[in-house]
Amino acid sequence: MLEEILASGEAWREALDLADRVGLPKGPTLFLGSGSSYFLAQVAAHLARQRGKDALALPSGEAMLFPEGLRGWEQVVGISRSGETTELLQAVRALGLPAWLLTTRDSGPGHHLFAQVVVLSRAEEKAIVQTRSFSSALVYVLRALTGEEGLRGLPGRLAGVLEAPGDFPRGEAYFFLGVGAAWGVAQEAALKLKETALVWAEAFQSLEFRHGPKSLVSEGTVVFLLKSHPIEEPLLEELSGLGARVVVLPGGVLDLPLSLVRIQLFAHRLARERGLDPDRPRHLTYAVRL
Ligand code: F1P
Repeated sequence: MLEEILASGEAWREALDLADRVGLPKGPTLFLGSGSSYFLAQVAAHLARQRGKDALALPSGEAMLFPEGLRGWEQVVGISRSGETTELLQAVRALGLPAWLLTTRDSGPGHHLFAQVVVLSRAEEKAIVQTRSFSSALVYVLRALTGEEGLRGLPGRLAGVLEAPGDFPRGEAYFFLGVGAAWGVAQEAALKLKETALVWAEAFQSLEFRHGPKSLVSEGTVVFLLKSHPIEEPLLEELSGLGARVVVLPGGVLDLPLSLVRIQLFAHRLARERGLDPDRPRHLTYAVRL
């Protein structure tokens, strides 16, 4: 896992080039994925909507079970590191819509179901827990859906983050907050802590946190805010006032991949401290096959 995080830069370069050459399909799009890939689907759908496009993200398991109401979409973009997740392949079969696959493997049992397969080959991983594959696919969708020139600077800026990733407070429970694209990444960040370090971690849309979850805040709580909007400012004060230890990381489009890498490294460190092997996460497999 650690080697893969440290080698993310090359994979990001490939993702940036491919995003410019291939991009994502135009028109109303249903983005599907499972686990980490579902969180990325949420980022993609948000960015697509910001550009005035109809887009929705669903866990591929929902689309597999309930395809009836979804056949009006023009197309599907499936996201899957392995390209093998059963729910995604069955959803695409059940929907019968033109589909693209964003993956890291150039062949697989379900590739024939997709009209276009985008392969981030340098993002391929051996580790069970997704790190470089997620951040590279994130860079891909950010570039394809925003066209931001500043994203080209990410591989260079990564070196600085890897040299000094910073450390964060330890707690009994961790919350990750964000809005828009940062909300999807917040969910991925919480999953990293759960999968790797076996700690309680949850993610919420920042404003949703006031609607109940904040009752869980105590002095043992660490709240990470992937901040991208001024409306999150008073929330910070409120949470500190409740006794939480608050960590603010930049959550804008140009910073999200770097903030995520810092959290991936933190998850790795936390796992080690807790006597766990991040390369052998409990109960997990590389891909879920039903
Ligand atoms: C999705 C996924 C991973 C997770 C895991 C099982 O896989 O849920 O996010 O870490 O161990 O599979 P994929 O469809 O992106 O290959």
